[in-house]
Amino acid sequence: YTGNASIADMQTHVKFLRLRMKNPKFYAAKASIDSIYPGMTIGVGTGSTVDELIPQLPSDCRYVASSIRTGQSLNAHNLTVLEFNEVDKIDVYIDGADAIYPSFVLLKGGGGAMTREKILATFADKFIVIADGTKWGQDFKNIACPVEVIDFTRSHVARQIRAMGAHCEYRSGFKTDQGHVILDVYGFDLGQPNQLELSIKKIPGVIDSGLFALRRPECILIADNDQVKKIDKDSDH
Ligand code: DER
Repeated sequence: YTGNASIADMQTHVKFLRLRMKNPKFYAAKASIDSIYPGMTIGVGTGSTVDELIPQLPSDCRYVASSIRTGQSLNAHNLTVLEFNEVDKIDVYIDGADAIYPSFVLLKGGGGAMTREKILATFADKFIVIADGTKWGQDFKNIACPVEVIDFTRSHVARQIRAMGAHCEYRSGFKTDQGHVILDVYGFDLGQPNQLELSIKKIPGVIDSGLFALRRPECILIADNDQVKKIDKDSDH
C-alpha cells in the first residue's frame, strides 16, 4: 500500500487476508453452501468442520440440529431451528467425518453425536460430507469406530465386540445427548462394511455406531488449504 491507499482499501485487504488464514475446514464448509437454496430444510451435523459451516449458513432456510451443541450454535446465529419431529423431510444433510474411505464408507462419532447424525443423514435426500484432506484415504488404523451403548449393557456389548476380533475402549466420563455411553472400537474388519454395520447394530444394548456404510454420502467436499475438491458418489475417483 502506498500513502494513497484509503482506509476502505486496507480494510478490504485485511478482510481478504483473514479469509486466507481460515483453515481448510472453512473452505470445505463454504463449498457446501452451493447446494443450499432458499426455503430448504437443512440437517446440520456436529464437530469442528460444522463449526466453520454454521456462521456461513443462509437465514432463509430451516435447520435441524444433530446435537444439543449444534442446536445451541444455530440459535446463537439467529437461524430458524426446528425439532426433527416437526419436519416432513430434510433436503440436504451436511456433516464432517473422522475418516472417509474411497468407497464413501465413513467413520464418524469422534464427537459422540453419530446416532442422531446417522438418523438425519438417512432421512435426507442428499448427504454432503465436508472435510479437510487428512480425512480422506485408506489407512485409518488409529481412528475409532464409536459404538453408542446403553450403560446397563456395556460389558456385555464389549465382550461381543471382542468376539468380532476388535477391541474397545470405554469413553470414560462421556454421555451422549441420549444419556448413553460410548465404546470406542479399534480393529474392526471393514471388508464387508454393510454387513458389519448391521452386525454391530444387532447386539442387544447397542443404539448405533459411527460406521456409515448403509448410508453413504452423495457428495464429498475435501479441502486442502483453500482448494476444494468435489467428489460425487458416481464419479471415478
Ligand atoms: O463426531 C462426529 O461425527 C463428527 O461429525 C466428526 O465425524 C467430524 O468432526 P470434525 O469436523 O471435528 O473433524
